[in-house]
Amino acid sequence: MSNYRIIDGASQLAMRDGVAGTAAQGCRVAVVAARFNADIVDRLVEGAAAAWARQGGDPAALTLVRAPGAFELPLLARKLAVTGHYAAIVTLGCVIRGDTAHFDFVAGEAARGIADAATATGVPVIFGVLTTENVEQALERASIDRMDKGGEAMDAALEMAAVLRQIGAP
Ligand code: INI
Repeated sequence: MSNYRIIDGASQLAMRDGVAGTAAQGCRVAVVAARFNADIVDRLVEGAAAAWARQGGDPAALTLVRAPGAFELPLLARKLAVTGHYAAIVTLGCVIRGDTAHFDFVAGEAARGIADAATATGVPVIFGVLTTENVEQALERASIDRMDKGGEAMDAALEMAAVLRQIGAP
């Protein structure tokens, strides 16, 4: 069972025990973060930046772009992807059901548009948008010392960038 080639983009990722990774070395990544629900989204950004540092990323090679809300994330992600400057794009946002009757439209269009941005451009576009019932759930997911979904999104971006390199994707 050992006579096969394994392609595993996560192999260069540091675990969360203080071991430094190398997955972000030589990479450029853009984070697009919504300003809506900024107190939550800022925690996602903090988690993503910490994960970037944990994987050996150069701070100057990490770009942060702000969007008004989650609905606007797909267009900015797509425009950033087609520049060809970034190995991956991380989208971060927070849609809370209690806040709006149009939760389903905002969350649904963000998810669809972000998936479309990735498949249309061939650049990994990571869905780091929280969709929660309330602020408590959002805080639990965003906090860096709890579920750290921002860090998870950055790790997913670096894994996808690595696996595309490893398979020789154009
Ligand atoms: N945008 C969010 O990112 N999260 C929300 O919870 C939200 N709510 O509740 O409405 C939200 N709305 C704004 C939306 O993303 C657009 O910015 C706006 O509709 C302008 O197009």
